[in-house]
Amino acid sequence: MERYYQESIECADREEIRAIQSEKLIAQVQNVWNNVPYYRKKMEEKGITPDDIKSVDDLHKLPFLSKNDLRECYPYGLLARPLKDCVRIQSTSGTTGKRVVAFYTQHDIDLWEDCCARAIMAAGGTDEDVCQVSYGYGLFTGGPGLNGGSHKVGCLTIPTSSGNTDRQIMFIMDLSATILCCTPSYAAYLGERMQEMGLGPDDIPLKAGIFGAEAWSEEMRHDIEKTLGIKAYDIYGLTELSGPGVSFECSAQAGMHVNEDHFIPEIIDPDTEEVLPDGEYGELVFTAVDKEAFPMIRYRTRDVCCLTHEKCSCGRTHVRMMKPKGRTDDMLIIRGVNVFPSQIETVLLNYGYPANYQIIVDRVNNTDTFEVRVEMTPEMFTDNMGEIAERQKELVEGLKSMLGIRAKVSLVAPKTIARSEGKAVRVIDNRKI
Ligand code: DLL
Repeated sequence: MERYYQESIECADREEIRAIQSEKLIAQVQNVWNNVPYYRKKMEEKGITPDDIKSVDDLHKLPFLSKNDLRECYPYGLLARPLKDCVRIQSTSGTTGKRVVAFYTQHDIDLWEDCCARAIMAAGGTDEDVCQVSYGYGLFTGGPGLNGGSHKVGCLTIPTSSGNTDRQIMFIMDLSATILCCTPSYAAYLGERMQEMGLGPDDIPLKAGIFGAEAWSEEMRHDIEKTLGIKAYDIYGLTELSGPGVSFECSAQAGMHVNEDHFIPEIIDPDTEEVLPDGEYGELVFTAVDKEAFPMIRYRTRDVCCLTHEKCSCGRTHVRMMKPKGRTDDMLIIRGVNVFPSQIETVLLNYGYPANYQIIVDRVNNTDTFEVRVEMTPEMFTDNMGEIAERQKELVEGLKSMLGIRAKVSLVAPKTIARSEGKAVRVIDNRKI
């Protein structure tokens, strides 16, 4: 049986959703016009005023916001409420330039936690469940967001945060955790560690996982589901829009329902900025219609994705976004060809390798070099060089047919590529240095 946290809105008919969006959008545009001089200037430069926005159909008239705008406005330039009304900040883990610092009123936190509660219930969560939150707590939004959602559902919440893997497993066993929240790469690592400890899927009480914060493939989902004996649900979000819970998967596991009463998605061509129809891949753009402290209007996420309004078997009516392929800024252009790490991951998992790999790109004599380092499983590991060479050749062919270009493949011993407790670092692009 499908469970909903806020059924009347999650399953509302499309006309009702549109009406809610239009009403909130009109109010939000007026709000930023009155309270965010930076955005007002952008609107003036485009020659529009709040009077031009009469419904969601007018969304495309509004100017975009980008990460550059956020940097320029750091830290307070996009605030729409006085600081005294704000109760929290969260921040991204960005490694270059200024971090994004997002502000929340108590109302913003409340709506954010509702979104996470919707995700937990869509994964089958109830007040009978024990929910272990192994996303990082602190500035990162993963821990605080899912923690709040778990409370709202009424789960017994175990706020382990990330790291200390053996203790994570001990809590799962001793406190009978039924739902696990963490990054997919950390879930895979937990599975690996459990196997080392001689624990199989039947030895642990987990039934569902809510995994996100990074791109992961269907193949990786199947692997995690098998190793942990759970159903693995995707969850998406970003700090600028509050955090996890912008969208989430339901029992159909066929795309993530966007919480459309709070976030209006669009897909645009990143070069022409033209809005694209359902089914076409492009850059995902969001408008947060009811965030108070840090409103984002037509925020360019850089995530590459597509949308579908097709009816979903779960009964929810909110639009679904497909698994993001990656980010426009993660996309590697190698010898002129666009390569996403997720495509490489798909090939590796199809050939039976674990999702422990690294992509190393460099430029030698004006030509891009492209190496994929992949761990062998303990069963594959051998000192028979002929066998390894054969395996490498097979992977080179597999990657070539997926990507259209040739990579050097280096198979390495099990457990030699560093594990991550949060988002995995897959790409080393030495060309930028
Ligand atoms: O990663 C929020 C989050 C926490 C989402 C926990 C899900 C679970 P940021 O650190 O600001 O926020 O990073 C946001 O991560 O623009 C995407 O590129 C990527 N991302 C997040 N979720 C997914 C997902 C959090 N399910 C950036 N699939 C986003 C693919 C994702 N990429």
